[in-house]
Amino acid sequence: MRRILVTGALGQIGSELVPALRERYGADQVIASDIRMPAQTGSSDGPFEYVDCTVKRTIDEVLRRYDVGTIYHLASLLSATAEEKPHAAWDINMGGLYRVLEVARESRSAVFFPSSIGAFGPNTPKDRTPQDTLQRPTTMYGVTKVAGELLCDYYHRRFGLDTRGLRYPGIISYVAPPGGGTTDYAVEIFYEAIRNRRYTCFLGPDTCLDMMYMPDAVKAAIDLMTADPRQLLHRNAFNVTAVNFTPEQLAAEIRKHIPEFTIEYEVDPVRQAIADSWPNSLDDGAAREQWGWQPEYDLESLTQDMLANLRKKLRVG
Ligand code: AKB
Repeated sequence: MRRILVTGALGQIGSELVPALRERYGADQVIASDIRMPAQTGSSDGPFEYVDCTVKRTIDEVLRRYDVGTIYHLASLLSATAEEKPHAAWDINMGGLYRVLEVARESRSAVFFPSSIGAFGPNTPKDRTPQDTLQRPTTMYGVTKVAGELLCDYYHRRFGLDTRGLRYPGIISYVAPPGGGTTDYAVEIFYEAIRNRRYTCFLGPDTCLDMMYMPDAVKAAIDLMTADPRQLLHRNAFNVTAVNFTPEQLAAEIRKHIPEFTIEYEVDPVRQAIADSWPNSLDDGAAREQWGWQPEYDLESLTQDMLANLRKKLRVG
């Protein structure tokens, strides 16, 4: 088997995707890479390489040395950071993807590209947003995600490259924190609920967004990459979702486990504007039909699992 390379392996998704891939294919078969060096976590249980996706040579060198056949390209800036640093976001998100696609074309490797609910904009239908619909995002993050979806489609059509991808909602996890996203509140709230019994939320109480627990996010990526290509009518940018809630609803669910938990709101206008430009909920029927997408966690089960695992991690009884 040709090996697997994961870029941005020390980020929120990579920190759990790498161990899952190693479990499935063997530790030596999966090369974790990032521009940071790993601490002693799961990602260091197999090969780790420095890869800066904006520098083609660094990707190329690792691809050749390890005979890589599949790249999970996760290196990217998230929405709030991308809005703060739009030029860096273009270089990293677009420049990185373009270089990854180019080395993949030369080495005939498959590419997984994570798009996002951020690929939609304020004039996209808000509820049960269809798979194929209007996409005019108003953020730099969204611009790079739509352009990325199109570029992956182009490399498939023009060069026959095996490109596949998902539009992720907000992802909730306890291993590695997200950094610079608009949906990060849904992770921070758990840390603060356990540590301080209170949380100040940067999005308003009624901001409704789709979310997903990390085990489902990892499963979605692997299931898509191992699906029979003949069943994939879309290939890239599949809508996927699992749960849908507002900060008020998440706080109410946490309160079932921590009755004294309170939430207050100090809305950050930048992140609120980003969230308001995104869908309330996605229709993920195409993913369900074409490759059997089915999430396992709902709000109740993810809240229970998050609190149990975070209590262990933070050593709080
Ligand atoms: C973000 O908030 O930027 C990400 C996303 C939904 O793409 N979590």
